[in-house]
Parts: sequence; C-alpha cells; structure tokens
Amino acid sequence: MAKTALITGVTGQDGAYLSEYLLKKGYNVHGIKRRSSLFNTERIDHIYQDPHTENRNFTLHYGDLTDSTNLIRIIQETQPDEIYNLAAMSHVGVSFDTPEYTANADGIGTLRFLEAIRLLGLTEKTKFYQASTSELYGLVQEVPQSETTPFYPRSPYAVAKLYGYWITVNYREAYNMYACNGILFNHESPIRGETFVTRKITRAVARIVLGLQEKIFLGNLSAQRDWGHAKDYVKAMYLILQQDEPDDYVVATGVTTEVREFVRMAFAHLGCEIEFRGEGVDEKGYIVASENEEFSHLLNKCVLEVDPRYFRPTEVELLIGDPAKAKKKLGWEPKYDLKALVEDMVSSDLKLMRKERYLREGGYETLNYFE
Ligand code: NDP
Ligand code: GDR
Repeated sequence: MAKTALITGVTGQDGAYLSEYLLKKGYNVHGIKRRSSLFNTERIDHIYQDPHTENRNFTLHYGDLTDSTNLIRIIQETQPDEIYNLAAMSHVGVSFDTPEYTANADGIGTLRFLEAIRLLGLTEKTKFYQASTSELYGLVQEVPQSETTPFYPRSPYAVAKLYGYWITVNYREAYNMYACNGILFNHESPIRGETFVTRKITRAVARIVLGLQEKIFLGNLSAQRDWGHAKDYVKAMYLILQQDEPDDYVVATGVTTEVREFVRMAFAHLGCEIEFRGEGVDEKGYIVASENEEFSHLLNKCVLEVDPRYFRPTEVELLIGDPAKAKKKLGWEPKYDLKALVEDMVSSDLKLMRKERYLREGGYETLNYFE
C-alpha cells in the first residue's frame, strides 16, 4: 500500500523538492498551502494535479499553522503515515519585525501538530518531522556544531524554533511518538526565496551582468554559513523518518564560507572577477576583470555596496555543521558541493533574467493596469 505524507509549507523551497521526491517514491502526497490574494504555487505548478483527475496522488488543502481546528481536520481527513512540518515564517531578519507572529507560527504551530496527532489517536501511526535549524546554535559555543552542541538562539525566529525543537523531543519522550528533529544547516537552490542572501546574490549578479541592475546592496559580508543544496537535504528528511527509532540529526556539508566569498564565486561563474575594497560599511566591490566579452562593460564599475539596513540586531556569525551522525546512521551523502550549488543557481537566474531582458526589449516587461 502506498504511504501517505502530509507536507506543511508545500509551496516553499523545501516543500516543493520534498513533494517531488516523495511522489517519485510512490507516496500519496497532501500539502497544506495558505490562501493568498495572488497565486502562490509557482514552485509546485509542475506537479499540480487538477481536482478532476482520477487517482490523483497530489492534493492541496488550504490551511494555516495558526489555525488548530483546521489542522486537526486535515490530519483527520488525510490520516497521514508521515507529517513533514516545513511551514514557517522562515526569514531570520523579518522575525525581528514580526516576533509575536513568528512565535505563534513557528513555535506554537509545531505544538498544534503534535497535539492534533495525540488527540486523534494517531501516535502509533503517524511519524512527525520537525524542520529544526542551525540557527538554534546562534552564538558560537563550539565548532563544528553537532547534535550535542548547546543552543544559544539569537533571533525571535531561532527562539521560536527552539520551542519547536524541544516540544518535539518532549512529545517523543512523553507519548512515545515517532517525532524527530532535522537540524538542517542553510540549504539553497534555484527556487530559494529571493530575499535570502544566496538567491539575492545570484539574481543580482545575473541582472548586473545583463545590464538590468547596477548594484547589489548587502549587509554583513563576513557572516559564514555552511551552505548545501536543498535537493540533497530533502532526502535526509525522508531518511530521518525511515529509521527503526526516532532521533534528531544534524544535516550539513561540514564546509563554511563567507558571504563575501559566495559573491566572488557567483561572479566568477560568469567569468567576472570582483575585488573588495574598504572596510565595514565602506566596503565596496569592483569588477576588475572579465573573461567574457559580453560583460566587459562592467570593468572598473562598483557593483556592490554595504547597506546597514540589512544588519541584524543580533547576528549569527559562524555556522559549520558536523554531519557525521547523519552520514553514519542514515547513510546520507550530499551530491552537491558549494561550487556546483553556485553554478546551478547562477545559471538558472541568468536564464530567468535573459527572459526578462528579452521582454523588456520587446516592450512587454510590465503591463500598467492603472492608466
Ligand atoms: P520557505 O520560506 O521557502 O517556505 C516556507 C513555507 O511555509 C511556505 O510554503 C510558506 O507559505 C509556508 N508558511 C509560512 N507561514 C505559514 C503559516 N502561518 N501557515 C501555513 N504555511 C505557512 O522555507 P524553506 O522551504 O527554505 O524552509 C522550510 C523549513 O525549514 C522552514 O520551517 C524553515 O524555517 C526551515 N529551515 C530552512 C532552512 C533553509 O536553509 N532553507 C534551514 C533550516 C531550517 P507561502 O508560500 O504562502 O509563503
Ligand atoms: P539565514 O539566511 O539567516 O542564515 O537563515 P540568510 O540567507 O537570510 O542570511 C545568511 C547570512 O547572510 C547575511 N547577509 C544577508 N542576509 C540577507 N537575507 N540579506 C542580505 O542582504 C544580507 N547581507 C548579508 C545575514 O546577516 C546572515 O548572516 C536561513 C533561513 O533559511 C532560515 O529559515 C534557516 O533556519 C537558516 O537559514 C538555517
């Protein structure tokens, strides 16, 4: 019999990759999406199945992490074997502006699922995956960070996720539930949200070389992150729910890189060399060489500036994960290294931006509805 999975945050980066992955494995996949005034299913449109399709194995439900009765109904209707709780207000910077909502959705939202599983008598049937995060480590206590490293969250997002982490552990211990945390380090892809730093960079690099934008403004260029590819990371989520015993796992590459270096790699993939001059808020990036004739107009141009508005009140300076347990117990191994990730993202954004430039040149870039 095919297994049934319920995925929250199905319209997000990880929800889209995980849905695709589980469908290929023969699962019936149910996803929870929020009502929005605009279409918000772009990342899953390629696997969408019309409600009139017979024997469909991908179904969407309207729902919200802050609405308990709605979640209870969806779980009762779908009777999932596995729940992947990927929905969250996931932007660390934005969580400083919306701390209460973030606590409600990311912290109490996790409790709502666990409690629904318990109330519906599904503790023996339904396995639960919680999208925990390397942000839990926050202020550096030790490196590399592993399952035993103490937590020190540094944002309302991380504090909310700390609650999600511990309530998952507590329900496992109190009610013998198969409930697990995947402590995932940063993972990116061509469908990463446009305001996270990697995608902001790869989009901007593509736009700058094509003459659609002059500069990119960034915050802390010295932050170091352990970046992997989302495609690799959703496989770890699946593996975490296939073990004999529930447990918590760090998923990471074990390599850390500065934001500044990510920028350099993104330009380098298009044959451009960027040089950083100055320090702190005065630091700027200049293109000093270009192998590619098409982009030689950028030579000696300033293409990057630091804007303090992107600094966070409390920052996480250094993340580097130790994935030894996941590799040993789950047999998990990432396929992408950082170079391959950067190439995937820059190539994809270059294609997207060429399309935008083509439309702009043809006079079709924007339609004005308000004239
Ligand atoms: P995204 O921001 O791309 O996706 C978040 C998803 O959650 C979207 O589908 C969003 O809907 C949905 N969502 C947000 N708020 C609510 C709500 N109140 N009710 C229902 N749905 C909601 O995140 P990622 O895919 O990158 O991350 C997935 C999960 O993993 C998140 O929990 C994140 O915090 C966590 N995580 C991510 C890491 C990463 O590097 N990507 C690393 C570690 C943990 P909509 O599309 O409508 O906005
Ligand atoms: P992060 O990712 O906070 O690690 O959370 P993000 O890409 O937002 O920031 C990474 C680092 O880059 C610095 N930075 C900037 N960040 C953004 N967004 N925009 C900028 O202009 C900019 N300039 C510098 C940040 O200060 C930070 O140090 C992500 C999210 O996916 C979380 O949901 C997840 O839990 C963690 O990764 C692991």
